Amino acid sequence: MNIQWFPGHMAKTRRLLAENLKMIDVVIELLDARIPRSSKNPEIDEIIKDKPRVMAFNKSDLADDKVSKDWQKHYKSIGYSCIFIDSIKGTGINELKAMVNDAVKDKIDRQKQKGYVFRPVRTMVVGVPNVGKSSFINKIAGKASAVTGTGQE
Ligand SMILES: Nc1nc2c(ncn2[C@@H]2O[C@H](COP(=O)(O)OP(=O)(O)OP(=O)(O)O)[C@@H](O)[C@H]2O)c(=O)[nH]1
Ligand SMILES: [Mg+2]
Repeated sequence: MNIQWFPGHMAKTRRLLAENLKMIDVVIELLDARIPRSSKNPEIDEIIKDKPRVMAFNKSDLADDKVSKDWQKHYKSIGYSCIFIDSIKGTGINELKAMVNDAVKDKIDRQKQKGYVFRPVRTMVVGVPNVGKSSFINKIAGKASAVTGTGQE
């Protein structure tokens, strides 16, 4: 018997990620501030390759500040731009926007030199289930655009 272990929805998500990546300037990788390493999907690195990326550690309100500082130091030391955020209260969201703009600055400048008119920066938010993607999108968009979990599921 041939057992198909890789669930169809995962294969589909991977394909959608790869396809849509072409249109994207920066990937925002959402992680859980309490479990930065284990909330990471290692496949993301393979898929997004050298696309500019900002790591955002969400639910920082639930994490230990001292431990978070150590994680931030660690990720910065290996070359990632990362920030701790709270998608409910909005802590860190403005800094994150600045980091996203910073990550695309060179590309936008090059396009301006070529005569392209200004266009909005396009980002993709990725993260494991329940990490707070919908809450984050609602906060950064300034309106309810995505349905969030109730915390009961
Ligand atoms: N304390 C706290 N709770 C948060 C934060 N961000 C999200 N949550 C809560 O975490 C739960 C999941 O949030 P969602 O925004 O639905 O997460 P999601 O990643 O969109 O989940 P899926 O779409 O199911 O993958 C909800 O109960 C949110 O209220 C945060 O920064 N701090
Ligand atoms: Mg969601």
